Amino acid sequence: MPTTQAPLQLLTPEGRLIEDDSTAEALAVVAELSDDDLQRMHREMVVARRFDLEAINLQRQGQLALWVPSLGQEGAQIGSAFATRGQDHVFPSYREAVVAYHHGLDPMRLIEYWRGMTLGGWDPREVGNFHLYTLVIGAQTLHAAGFAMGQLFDGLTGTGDPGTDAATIVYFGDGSTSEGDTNEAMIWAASFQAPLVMFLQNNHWAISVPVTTQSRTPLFHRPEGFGIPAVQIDGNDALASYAATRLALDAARAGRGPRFIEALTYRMGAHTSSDDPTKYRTDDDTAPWAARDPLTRFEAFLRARGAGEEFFADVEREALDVAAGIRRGTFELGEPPQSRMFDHVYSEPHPLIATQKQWLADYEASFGGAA
Ligand SMILES: Cc1ncc(C[n+]2csc(CCOP(=O)(O)OP(=O)(O)O)c2C)c(N)n1
Ligand SMILES: [Mg+2]
Repeated sequence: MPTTQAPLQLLTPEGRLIEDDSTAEALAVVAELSDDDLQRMHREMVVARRFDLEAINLQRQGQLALWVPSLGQEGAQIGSAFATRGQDHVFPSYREAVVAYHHGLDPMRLIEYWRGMTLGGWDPREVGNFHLYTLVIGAQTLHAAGFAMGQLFDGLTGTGDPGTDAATIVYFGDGSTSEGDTNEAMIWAASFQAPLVMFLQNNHWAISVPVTTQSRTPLFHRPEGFGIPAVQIDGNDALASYAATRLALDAARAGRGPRFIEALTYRMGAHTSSDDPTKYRTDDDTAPWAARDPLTRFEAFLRARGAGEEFFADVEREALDVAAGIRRGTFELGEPPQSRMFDHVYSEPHPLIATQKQWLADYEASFGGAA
């Protein structure tokens, strides 16, 4: 049995740095971050949390078909996102709005996606190699394993040049670890020693199924059975997330094979805007996690380092601006193009698709035009 040790934590919930033997290697990596970097981490977390909230409101007002909140998971996401380099590739699931924002994806692309304006989303090459959202649970782990194998076969990694050696990072959830795809991805990555970092956000829920039902062992024990070194971290600690991901990516890029990180975090909101979490959990379940909020602790940490009111006020202003921008932008989008969903099913006209398209048009017409 692998040894059970406490998850890596660098910041206490009060924002104090933990400096001891267990954190020395990670803190050495964090020490390379400038004050500017640290402040940018905070800024991006705050802005992303604000537009996440705005998107939920827009969904409630009928402007979006669905929204997937990242509330509570900002620390895990921002730390890991900051650890990547320009040459790396990022494969998200569908809850990575904070990672997306860090890589330069305009939040409007996510708004368009969840409004049904687009069937794909964006060109990963234009947004820091941030690939498309994947709703099929676990599928992106195989896409990423294959991509990392490609990086290896193309000689894009493991050359010893940290400036160009590339790796791939893939995000997935605790529920995803029960999928065959995720387990197969571990086999492929381990067999080929592909430069893949598997970043698990254990937010304790797969919709209404608690993680305790999904696994009898801590999830980070599983990859060790596949021959993949793994660590468990406090996922609400952005610095721990940064350090663990930096070390894992460095190892992957240096040709030392795949790595696995289990970030212990908590989904504070609903699974999606279609879910009602009061049906399966209580305030007593969420309260301890509210006290471990990733933003509160990072703010306390920055204040102790000397960040002043002006900085925090500026961040708040930017967050409100971005939120107002997506609200305005959403109202300008118009109606989702309903017939487009039929356009790319086959490359040529198909009678079944034509029938379905006509059926939808007749159905819409039965409402008698604009309601
Ligand atoms: C292959 C597949 N099976 C089932 C679903 C329905 N589904 C959507 S989200 C979800 C739970 C996923 O939980 P987890 O992997 O922990 O990610 P989280 O939503 O918590 O971020 C399920 C079962 C799906 N999208 N794809
Ligand atoms: Mg989950």
